Amino acid sequence: MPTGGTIAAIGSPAGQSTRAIIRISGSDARACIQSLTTLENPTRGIHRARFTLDQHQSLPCMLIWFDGPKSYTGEDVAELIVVGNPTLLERVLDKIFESPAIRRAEPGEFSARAYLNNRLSLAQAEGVALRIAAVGDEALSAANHLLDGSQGEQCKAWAEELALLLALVESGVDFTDQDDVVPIPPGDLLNRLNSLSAQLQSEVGNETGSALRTSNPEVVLCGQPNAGKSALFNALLGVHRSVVSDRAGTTRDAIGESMELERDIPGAGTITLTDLAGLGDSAVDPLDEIAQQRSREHLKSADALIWCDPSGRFEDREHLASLDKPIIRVRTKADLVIDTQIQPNAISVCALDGHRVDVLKRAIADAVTNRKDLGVGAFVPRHRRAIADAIRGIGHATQWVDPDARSLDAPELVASGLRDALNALGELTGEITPDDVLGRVFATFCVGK
Ligand SMILES: Nc1nc2c(ncn2[C@@H]2O[C@H](COP(=O)(O)OP(=O)(O)OP(=O)(O)O)[C@@H](O)[C@H]2O)c(=O)[nH]1
Ligand SMILES: [Mg+2]
Repeated sequence: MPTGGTIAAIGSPAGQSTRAIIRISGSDARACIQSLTTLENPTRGIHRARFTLDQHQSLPCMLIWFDGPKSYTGEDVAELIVVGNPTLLERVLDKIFESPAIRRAEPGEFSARAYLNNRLSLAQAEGVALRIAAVGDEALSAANHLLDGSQGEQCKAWAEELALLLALVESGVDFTDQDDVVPIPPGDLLNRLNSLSAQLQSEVGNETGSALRTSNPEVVLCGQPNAGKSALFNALLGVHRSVVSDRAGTTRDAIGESMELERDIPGAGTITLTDLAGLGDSAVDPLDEIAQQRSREHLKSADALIWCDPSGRFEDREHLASLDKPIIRVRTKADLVIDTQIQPNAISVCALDGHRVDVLKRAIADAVTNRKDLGVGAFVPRHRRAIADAIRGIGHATQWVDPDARSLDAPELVASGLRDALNALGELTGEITPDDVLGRVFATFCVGK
């Protein structure tokens, strides 16, 4: 993601709405507002203004101005609130982009800037992404949990304990010639490491947690014949793998392909995505019957379902909801206008132009990692992986600790495992560095005072 320059984008959901927001962030935001609106001197707060579209036309708008660094991104930020007409919004944006200093924001770039400017921790930035993509109450509360930083506090407490233990072990490595430095007794060290490891383990879950499982989670596309499952399968994979046709009952064999979610969502890993035969009453020949039977078996063994329904109603004739596994409801063929009410928790996706396929990918990542039996911290795939790495590091370290010995036989190896674990947790807290550890050694033992 490029990080420089001033960026602008529509900050409200796509489509027609009463009001929409265009956000501009960066050092040229002020000049942009001064040249394109009637507001000559933006000051912190809300203003009424007019946005100049061309010589003859201007548009009434509300303008909220934030002076950097006290803004969401930490830079000068303008939020223009205008009528939510997509065509008009694009015209406003085009006008803004006439300035060579301003470019279209990449996805997530406002939050990325907030992170880079220390306005949000990485976990909080991810909370924002999750909140946007949250598809249910559970997801929303987990996102809020991340956002308010309590998750970060917990990780920090673990990292602090690890750093302290590492410091205690390293004191045995680095300062053996110092009489007043007493390395930690192996029995105590082992107890504390085991307790830490157990806490991390309860956060990441055990057999059911995908980070610790050996095969990739399987996510299946299900729904009525002709719902657009195969088209969506191809859109998610980015290749034309499954046959798409307007004939109901096109797909018969279950087609599984591995999909690297990792490429779009760091830490999300790889899943097996499976396209199934449609389920419904239209089984006209024995082959359809066999295909549907196979689909039902896959539904039972799958880790998560993508339930495709172009009507958006999600009538549950197959009792999918009783399967007790994460279900992502996708209103397919979002480009077609329908007059039914779409279930509010459904993601509208168009397989033809890829609209909101990225949101669906994030929902898939969440579904395969967010199990009810796991702690909230396991919600974000990157967290799960980091915590699993930390557990592994601690495991490597404890291997070399003999609780009955008087001192550590191989402190270097113990320290190395702990350092790996600390680095893994540091990916979440972003705050504990080896220097902190050294600082702690000095603080604890007054070495080199
Ligand atoms: N307009 C529009 N048409 C779509 C979209 N996705 C799929 N279609 C069309 O819907 C028809 C069915 O698509 P498929 O992907 O084959 O549907 P399916 O659910 O796999 O169907 P079966 O395999 O028969 O169960 C095809 O004619 C597709 O071109 C979409 O997003 N928009
Ligand atoms: Mg199909």
